[in-house]
Amino acid sequence: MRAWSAPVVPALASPGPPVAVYDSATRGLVTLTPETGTARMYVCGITPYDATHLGHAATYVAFDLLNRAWRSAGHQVRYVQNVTDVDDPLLERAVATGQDWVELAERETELFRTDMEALRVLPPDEYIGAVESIPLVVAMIERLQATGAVYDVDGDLYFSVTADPDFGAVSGWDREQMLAIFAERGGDPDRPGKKDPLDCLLWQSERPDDPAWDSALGRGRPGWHIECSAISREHLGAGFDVQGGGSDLVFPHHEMSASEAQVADPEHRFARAYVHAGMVALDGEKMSKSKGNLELVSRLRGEGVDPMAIRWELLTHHYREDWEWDNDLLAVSAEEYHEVKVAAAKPAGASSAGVVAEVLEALADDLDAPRALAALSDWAEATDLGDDSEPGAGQVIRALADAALGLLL
Ligand code: 5CA
Ligand code: ZN
Repeated sequence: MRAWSAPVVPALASPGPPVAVYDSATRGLVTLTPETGTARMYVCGITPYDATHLGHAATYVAFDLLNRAWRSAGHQVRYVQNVTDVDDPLLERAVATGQDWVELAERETELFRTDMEALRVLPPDEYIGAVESIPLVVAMIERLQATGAVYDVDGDLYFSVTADPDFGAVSGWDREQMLAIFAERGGDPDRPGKKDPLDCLLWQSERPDDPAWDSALGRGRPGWHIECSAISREHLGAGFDVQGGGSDLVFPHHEMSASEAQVADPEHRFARAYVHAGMVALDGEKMSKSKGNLELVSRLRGEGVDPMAIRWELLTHHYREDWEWDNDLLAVSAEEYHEVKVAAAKPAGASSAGVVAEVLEALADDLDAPRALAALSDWAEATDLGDDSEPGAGQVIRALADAALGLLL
């Protein structure tokens, strides 16, 4: 699948520090020095049945910071993202609105690309759809079958979570917590015939009016979690550095994806760290396509809001925080962004060296964007108050804001 176009990332004069991020599995900060010299990151992509909202944008901007922090530290980055272009919510929305599911997915994926471009999010090196990955999914299910971890319920194939001695290691949740949330997030704990209520669907046999593909498993379509196990394994290999997404994916999605991959290949771990962005809410509830409480990137852009002001607003919240979108705060952010932009356009400004060090350190320390923005604003204020001790400081600040934060000043 085609990704979106890449903005140019300016080179920085000296490298930033090694990057530490919070790993949900070990519940602590881990410093990720890539084992192969190239950092490998998989971030779960959209299910394209509705337009990109500010919650999606916040999550992809968070991992964009990680991508940029690694590059600033001198690493190469290999980045893979999927598109869940066949799944229940997409098919249900297509039926409910009388649209063709393929057209709906293509249209919303295209809108997502333009939103990501406007927000200056670096594209993945590989942007991979679920549909185009069906052969990979089938091959991984066959490997699981060979281990005895797969069973049949009325023609559908299920993964047995008890096959994984480490099941639960990603989320750290106990069974009670898992059972309480499984159904809400695509699971079917009450389906008769399952061995364990937490077992998850790998392959769904053909249903009337549903799309289906021929395979060695019979005609059908893939389950959700195996999609990300198979795509990441194929395009990144085992033991890649970061599996990422919003915190709503900790369980069951990342737990199951890791289990499935590790049972299929017990010699290798799935990922080194599991990194999760907080949830953005609107009207007191998690912003979500299914509930409809959305603020859309495309709507704000259509109203003439500068995407860089949106990006600044997203960056004022630490990525792990849960927070509430507020259009009044967007206006404050637009003003803060504008002040830095004006200061950076002056021929001379306050000294830049300390700002560069502070911004790179802040981002390497669990992607602390609010601290990085504060450093930019302090520099702008000093410059605005007449400090013109460094000719060309604005150019240094512009390159820094662009490379490290994706902000075009
Ligand atoms: N296609 C799957 C992942 S394989 C999926 O979860 N798609 S999604 O469209 O529902 O979400 C895309 C990404 O946005 C996920 O990482 C999800 O965790 C994140 N996300 C969804 N809603 C929010 C929100 N309100 N705040 C922050 N991130 C969100
Ligand atoms: Zn995923």
